Amino acid sequence: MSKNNIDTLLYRALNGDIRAISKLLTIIEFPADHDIETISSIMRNLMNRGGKAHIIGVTGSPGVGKSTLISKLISLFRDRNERVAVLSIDPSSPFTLGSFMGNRIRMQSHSLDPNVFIRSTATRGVTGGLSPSSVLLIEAFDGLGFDKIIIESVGVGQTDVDIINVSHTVINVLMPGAGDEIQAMKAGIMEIGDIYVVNKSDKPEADLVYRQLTEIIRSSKYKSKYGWVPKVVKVSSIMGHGISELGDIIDEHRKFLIDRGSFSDIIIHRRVYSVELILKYIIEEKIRKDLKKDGSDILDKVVSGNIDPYTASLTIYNKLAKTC
Ligand SMILES: Nc1nc2c(ncn2[C@@H]2O[C@H](COP(=O)(O)OP(=O)(O)O)[C@@H](O)[C@H]2O)c(=O)[nH]1
Ligand SMILES: [Mg+2]
Repeated sequence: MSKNNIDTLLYRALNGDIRAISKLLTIIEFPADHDIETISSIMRNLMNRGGKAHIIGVTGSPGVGKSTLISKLISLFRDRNERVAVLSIDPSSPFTLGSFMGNRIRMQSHSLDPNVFIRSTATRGVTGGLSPSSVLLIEAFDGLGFDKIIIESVGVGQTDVDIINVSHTVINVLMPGAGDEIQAMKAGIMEIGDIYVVNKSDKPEADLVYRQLTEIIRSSKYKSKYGWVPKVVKVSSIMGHGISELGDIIDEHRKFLIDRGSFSDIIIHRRVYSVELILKYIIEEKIRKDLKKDGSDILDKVVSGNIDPYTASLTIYNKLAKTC
């Protein structure tokens, strides 16, 4: 893409032109389809302007009501005139009609609002974590001046780890009957969330989950690495109950981070983490593609027991690194 075309596209996108934003995001979503100068010039322009958006990760098992909740949060933020971007990370392909349409239909009421942008993207397989394009899209939304960037993720494996590393505020959504999650928290193997939302509080069993969560957080004296004590809130996304209370807690957490200087620390962390994430992806792709081709003689020797896996790995690494 010529420099002139990039400049025009950026100018239009930065002035809120929805079609230009769409076009820009599509370029960023498939970076390998473009020359590196195009991507780096677009991203440099956007990242120089970024660092202001509040990134909110929303995680939880399928069906707990994340999309419904996010739709309500979008309305809340829009009422304050904030611009909202949503990145929906689906572990399967974003292009399977079911998951894609499911998310879209629930968020449909915002689809005509030019200050709300919803993008659905894939992870690297079911538990493989955020894709390189996801982290680029987050930086792009930030640079384009969105005030809130909400990432919806199904709470599994590496994707959750990635969400924690790129978000300012992590909201963990549970629902009545969340016995397994409660047990995992008690055992200390689930420590994700600045805010716990007990959704579907229109159901009577929600009180039990709320009490159990509150008690676990109280008795464990748990604090996040920034010193925040997680909050629990009961919400009914369908009825709209508890949404404004949740909004207040989200604001309180943001203010807490800003007051301690942690808000910008998290941005620094996010950007460094993004490089590690993409670098890992590139190296893994390289191994996947070239190992069998460039390393077959060495692999044969490992199989026959003539070279150990450690020596073999270092030898192959040195060979691959030369062709990177
Ligand atoms: N009773 C009740 N149902 C809800 C509530 N929020 C969402 N749901 C329903 O739960 C189902 C899953 O919601 P969805 O937002 O798609 O969940 P996600 O998979 O976590 O994104 C849908 O049928 C929703 O209508 C709620 O507050 N109360
Ligand atoms: Mg959903």
